[in-house]
Amino acid sequence: MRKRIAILGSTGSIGTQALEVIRKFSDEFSAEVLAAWSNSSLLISQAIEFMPDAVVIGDETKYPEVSIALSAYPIKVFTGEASISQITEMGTIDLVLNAMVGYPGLKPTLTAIDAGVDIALANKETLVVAGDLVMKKAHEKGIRIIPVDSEHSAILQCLVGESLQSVEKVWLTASGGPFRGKTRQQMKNVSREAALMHPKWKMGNKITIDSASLMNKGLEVIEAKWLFSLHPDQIEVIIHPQSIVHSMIQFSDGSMKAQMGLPDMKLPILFALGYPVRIPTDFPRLTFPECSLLTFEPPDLEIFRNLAFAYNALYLGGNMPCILNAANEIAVNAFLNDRISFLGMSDVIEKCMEHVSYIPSPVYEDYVQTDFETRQKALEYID
Ligand code: MN3
Repeated sequence: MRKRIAILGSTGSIGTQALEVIRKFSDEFSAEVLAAWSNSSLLISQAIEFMPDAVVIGDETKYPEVSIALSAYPIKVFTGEASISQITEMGTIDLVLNAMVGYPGLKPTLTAIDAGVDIALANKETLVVAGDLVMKKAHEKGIRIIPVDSEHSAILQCLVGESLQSVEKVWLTASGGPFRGKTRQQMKNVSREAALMHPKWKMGNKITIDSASLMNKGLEVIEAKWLFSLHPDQIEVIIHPQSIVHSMIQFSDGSMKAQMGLPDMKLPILFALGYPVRIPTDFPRLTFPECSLLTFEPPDLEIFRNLAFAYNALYLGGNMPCILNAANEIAVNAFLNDRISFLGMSDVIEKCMEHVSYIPSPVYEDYVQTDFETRQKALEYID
């Protein structure tokens, strides 16, 4: 029986790599539904190759193009934001891979949980914004949320055969990004191009900027809290520029487990799609000359302020991580459009965390409102 997969965000970096995995392991997986926001030409070619039951193009202006291009095939075509959230109703689905970028990933995750379908989660913002809500719902419905993020995949792999009670600490590794070791003075005028040059991982623009500012690691700290029911002071970040150790657990007896591998997102994607079964591959193997030097150093929270903000947001809880996330999404977008400087992103986030109304025990509607209010405020600070 092949596992039937629905991919939200099939034309993005994770989405296209997931389809490479599905193409290579076609005895194990099939792509049943593909959803993309606006890249109609790639969605059309993916549909013709993988023959899903249905495709969704989020942007309604692209619907005629997709619908005409696929009219000769037995593929249903849907459009609109609401259709993206209803992806589980468009075919018989065993697993939803949510590879969308940012806050828009939240709603589809919640609907997939309601439909009782397991989720492979690459959209970390979902857990950052509303981790309590998502995990509570997942628990009630008895579904699994399997991380695709390489660090969290590493933690999950280290947990096999262990109980959460024996976890003392988790160590999330970070490559440190292109500005590791730089002073704030040196980072003052860094360009968009320099920030987009990640030393180890090839990823989409948003996450690449987040990696350069260490916000990505901050978001991952919050993600780890929810995925593995940890207390904030159980989660540590350690800079490991070689990106060979993908994360580690320190257990209550003092023993440590690390998961290692070449930095290739296809590995955590395959682990998530196959979970709990580990599927044999002919992927390149890690060899010892590549890891003769593995180094670890603490992050500098005074230089990389975003990571400190993320810890603050995590300790404060409530809607604060949602504020952090919305402010960051606006700030990253403004930086990518040359409207603010690299360090200016932190100022926007800091002001939003100070000024947007704090709600200690938010419900879903509060998150929607917080996200909206924060984006308005962030835009005011940028203008
Ligand atoms: Mn990661």
